[in-house]
Amino acid sequence: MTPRDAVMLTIQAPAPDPVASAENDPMAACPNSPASSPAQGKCIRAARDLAINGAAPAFSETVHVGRPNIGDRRAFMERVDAMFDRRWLTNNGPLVQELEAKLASYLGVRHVVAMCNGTIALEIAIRALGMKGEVIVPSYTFIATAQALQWQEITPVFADIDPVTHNLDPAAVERMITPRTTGIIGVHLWGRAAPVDELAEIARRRNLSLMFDSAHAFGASYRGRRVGAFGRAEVFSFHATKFFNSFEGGAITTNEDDLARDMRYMRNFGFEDYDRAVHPGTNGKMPEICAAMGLTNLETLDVVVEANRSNYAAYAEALGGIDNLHLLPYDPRESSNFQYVVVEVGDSFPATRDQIVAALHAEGILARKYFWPGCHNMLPFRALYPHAGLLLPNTQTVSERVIVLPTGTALPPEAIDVIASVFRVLGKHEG
Ligand code: T4K
Repeated sequence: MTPRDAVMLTIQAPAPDPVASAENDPMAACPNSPASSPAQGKCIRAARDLAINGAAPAFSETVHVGRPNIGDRRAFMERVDAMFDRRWLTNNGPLVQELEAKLASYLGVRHVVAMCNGTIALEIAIRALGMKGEVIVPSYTFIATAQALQWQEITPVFADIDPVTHNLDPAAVERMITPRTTGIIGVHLWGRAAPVDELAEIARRRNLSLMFDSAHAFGASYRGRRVGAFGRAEVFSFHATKFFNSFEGGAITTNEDDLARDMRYMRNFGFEDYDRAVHPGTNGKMPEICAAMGLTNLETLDVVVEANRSNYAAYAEALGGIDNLHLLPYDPRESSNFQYVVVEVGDSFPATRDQIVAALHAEGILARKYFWPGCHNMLPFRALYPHAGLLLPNTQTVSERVIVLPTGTALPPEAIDVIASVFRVLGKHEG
């Protein structure tokens, strides 16, 4: 019997607990959670304590990975009141303009063009850059990166990732270039910057357009410079689940004046003024209420980073010492938003990734398997590349190992200890 089989049996029919005395005392402090008591939170010391084995769940209200961070409600309401007084609700209103100016200054980039969401922003940026034919992207990303290409009948060509950083591997990118390739979209996955310099060098040498999907990387830096001014354009998402949100929203950033002008036309049906459309366009406008939320949340950005940083440190401590479990590090030399707490479950861990996720879900903790199974395995792309997996071994391996854990300002304080206890119990070799 392999260690994994043993855990499977333990989950379904818990074996007698080998560690008896202290664990049988319901009033004893939880070994992994000195602050917890039975009155404050659930203690998970053995397999029988797991909700998946029939015990009561740790949380009756689900703990989500993407619980929104919400800034000062009064400041938001004041902005909304003023918006109603002005009767200007959308289409490049004053709040959108103020948000764009503040974001440009924060990100250190010439132009910020606010959009209704990150996906439309990707589509507009891809089109503005004149990408067509084939564009190289990672498969290990949220599907929007690839869909934004497919939506415009551009073929996403998936390149493999570096298994350590989870970001594009420049050598793999180079291997996927064909005569039809027009561009590369790097993704700063989990808010850790892609290999910007190496990708820029390939793009320059092979005459390709380079842009970045920076949906995760608001506030992050690469070699000391804030993400936002790399490549020809970068695209941010301000979706509710993102570290910085505007309900729904996004933005394209660029240092190129002509590109910014065209993207402004494109987000407003191609109109240059009230009467004349001068460019192909769509509707990518950010409403004023979203800009009000963005401006409000910008004011408490530091509070959110600090909450994420401290949650991350608590996870590092609570999960430290569990064999075959790896918490993806943040580079201490760079600025980080700490919005994704990513663990990799090693092959020798006694439980599988899916068993752990199931156990966490049973406790009311909606840990996620982002971005399993990779875009190349999703229906819109599977038929296109039935054998893509052969060229994407690292994508396959990483996507089967990763669990993303909840963080953010709404994380219940006891959640990290409960999560660590689940890992610890499932990490015991039994049987
Ligand atoms: N590129 C990358 C690399 C991206 O990660 C994304 C988006 C994009 C591009 C596209 O940007 P947008 O067009 O979205 O601006 C989510 C988000 O929908 C998506 O924005 C995000 N990436 C992706 C990583 O995750 P789901 O399916 O996990 O989201 P959803 O809405 O089911 O929410 C997750 C959990 O959060 C839920 O279990 C409930 C909770 N939640 C959610 C919302 C919306 C709340 O508690 N409150 C809420 O308001 O995809």
